[in-house]
Amino acid sequence: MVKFIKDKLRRPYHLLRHSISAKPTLNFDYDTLPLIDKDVSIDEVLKRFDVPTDTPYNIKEKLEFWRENGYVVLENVLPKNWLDMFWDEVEDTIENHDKHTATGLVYQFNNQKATPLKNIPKELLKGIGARINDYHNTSIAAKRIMTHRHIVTFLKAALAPEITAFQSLVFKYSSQQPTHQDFPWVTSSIPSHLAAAWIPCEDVHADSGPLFYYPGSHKIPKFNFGRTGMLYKDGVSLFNPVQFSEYLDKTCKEHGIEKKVLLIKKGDILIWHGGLAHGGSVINNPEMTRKSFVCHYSTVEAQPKHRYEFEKNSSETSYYNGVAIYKDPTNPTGEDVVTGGRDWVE
Ligand SMILES: O=C(O)CCC(=O)C(=O)O
Ligand SMILES: [Fe+2]
Repeated sequence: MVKFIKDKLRRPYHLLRHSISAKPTLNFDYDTLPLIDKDVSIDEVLKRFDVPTDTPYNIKEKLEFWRENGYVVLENVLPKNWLDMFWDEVEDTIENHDKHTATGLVYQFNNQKATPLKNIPKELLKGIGARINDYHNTSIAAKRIMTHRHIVTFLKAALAPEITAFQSLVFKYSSQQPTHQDFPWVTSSIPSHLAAAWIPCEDVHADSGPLFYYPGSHKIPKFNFGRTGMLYKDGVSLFNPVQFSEYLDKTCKEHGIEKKVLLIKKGDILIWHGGLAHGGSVINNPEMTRKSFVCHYSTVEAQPKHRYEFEKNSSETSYYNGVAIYKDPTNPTGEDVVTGGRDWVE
């Protein structure tokens, strides 16, 4: 009985405390910010590494745009045949899901509880609401795409010269995810050390539920989740992702920021700042796929090992174009089982 009353009162008690307590610091620690987010010149940022001479975009212009807007689009930077071969592997993995220990999430099936692909019905994996987690641990092609040199050049400038590709998601259809920023969820020891790449495996159609985003929203005041500050912890935070999403839509509107929709083509990519507000639009035409590979990056300083490694201080690591990729300690036999990308030449 006492426990029942305690449980009932816990949330109102914390909400009341939240409303009367002083606001915690709701910002990234300035000292640990990536250099580009500090008050330094772009030349200073670029001093730390050599920009390859065959880089097909103007890195200075892109970095200036990034500072202001929290994203960049790099056009025609990835080989289209790589993306086609990669997607064939994804389809083959789904077709032969009974052989795969990589995990997936399917809306209204296992929701937030990652489940091995072999335990998810194939029809669900093929449908709207499905995603494959960390496919880069399974596939060499995925590793090679997410660390393509033209992506790496930009990330070295936007984060730091030593980077890791540490999380990824494959979507066949729009996630239809409400507005969010990634840093409250995709956390490393330094929350500001986060960027993501959105890599389409086909040209994006307006009715397929394109990614949407709010330019410049990486600079708006951060949401307070209550008890956990600007980071989110399921079961501990006082406010939930729906309230977060409403806050972001409202605050962007108040700042005069208009929502943009991403209609890029196969070979192009979007790279976004960990603080950019974004989401997946609603699918207008359920026949339309929106094949994409979403990759999250951090610095080796902030994420020195696999995020599921809790016992050791390090992880088995492979390097692709100098980017650290950690082997998944929870699925060691699933590493690199799809090998097609091994022989790729550009
Ligand atoms: O591709 C999408 O619809 C959203 C993906 C996303 O927001 C993420 O993975 O962080
Ligand atoms: Fe996201």
